[in-house]
Amino acid sequence: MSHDNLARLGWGPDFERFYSEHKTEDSHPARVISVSRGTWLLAGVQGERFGVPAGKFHYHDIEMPVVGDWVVARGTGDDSWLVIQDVLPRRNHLSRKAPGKTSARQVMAANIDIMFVVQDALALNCALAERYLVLAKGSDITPVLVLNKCDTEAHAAEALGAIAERIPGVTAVAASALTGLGIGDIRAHVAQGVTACLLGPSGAGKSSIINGMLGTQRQRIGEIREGDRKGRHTTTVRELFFLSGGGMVIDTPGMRELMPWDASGLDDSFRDIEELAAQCRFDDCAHETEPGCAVRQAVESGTLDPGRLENFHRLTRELAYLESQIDENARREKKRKEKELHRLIKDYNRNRRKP
Ligand SMILES: Nc1nc2c(ncn2[C@@H]2O[C@H](COP(=O)(O)OP(=O)(O)OP(=O)(O)O)[C@@H](O)[C@H]2O)c(=O)[nH]1
Ligand SMILES: [Mg+2]
Ligand SMILES: [Zn+2]
Repeated sequence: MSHDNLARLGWGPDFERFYSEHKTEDSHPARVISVSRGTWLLAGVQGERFGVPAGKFHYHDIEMPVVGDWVVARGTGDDSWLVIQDVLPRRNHLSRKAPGKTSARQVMAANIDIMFVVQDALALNCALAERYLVLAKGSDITPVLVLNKCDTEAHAAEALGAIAERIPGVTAVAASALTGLGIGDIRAHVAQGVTACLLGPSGAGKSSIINGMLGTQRQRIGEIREGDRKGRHTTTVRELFFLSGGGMVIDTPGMRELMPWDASGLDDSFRDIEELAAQCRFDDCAHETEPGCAVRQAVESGTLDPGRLENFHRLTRELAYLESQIDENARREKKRKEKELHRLIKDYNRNRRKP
């Protein structure tokens, strides 16, 4: 088995250890490249092959493999489909609240090293960018903010200046898929074996940047609406691409809804606010109306952007709400299972009494 090939795909000692616990005689490790209409494209030492999850995924309601997952695949013959036996434990995953009125979790991609948060520099939305940064940090992913559509030097300088002021400390790259500005810098982050993903609103230019990195028009790109610069959700599936110098990038569809699943990234992203909060008079200060609040004082004296504090408040509230919803769902699920169990016991007793 060629380990060079696997390392190129991001294989490492942790996966190796898990794999040795799951492997069988005719199995091999493979990475999920794309998922589309019930078929999984897998890459492994034998090259790219299609696969389907084993029946147990359906019967036991196991979470299906997603782009970036490492799986234990079984199969012989060159053109037969592989069967996905297991998903190896994920190093991390990107998830969001499933769209709509549910509080279910939707995993978007797994085993990610770098997150490029792509924004249209002419329609900067720092609040949205911050949500992605929270998501990245909560998942132990290195975030890089990409300010796309900087077609002129002036735009690039302006966008970088705005970010330095409004999201201090973030790594930002000014880029243009049109002129090629910054594409090399973006690529330089994605070394051999590194997996990056591009996230950001529809129309920001994620697929255009991927095409720039690949040097081909591989991904279809879409028009944006003139009025509001919004995109049209051109990309519809998540897919992993290989860069010629090594490294992988995952394109994702622009997201209508994004919710950091894990709150642990929040403090990290708002370290400036956390540091100020240590000086508030009350330990449990909510930075709303309490006297002696160092955070609000910083806003008043102009050292903290009020928009940033507002965004912090909103994210905190949303996370609290989401957590309460998850608890509520778990409670309902437990009750349903208990009911089912009671019914089974009743059935069992009734049948036992029959002659
Ligand atoms: N002027 C300019 N236009 C760009 C640039 N990058 C992308 N565009 C345009 O922006 C539009 C949207 O680009 P896409 O690459 O499809 O955007 P996306 O983020 O992949 O959008 P979804 O797939 O819908 O999420 C297209 O019309 C691109 O030509 C850029 O650097 N400068
Ligand atoms: Mg796209
Ligand atoms: Zn306070």
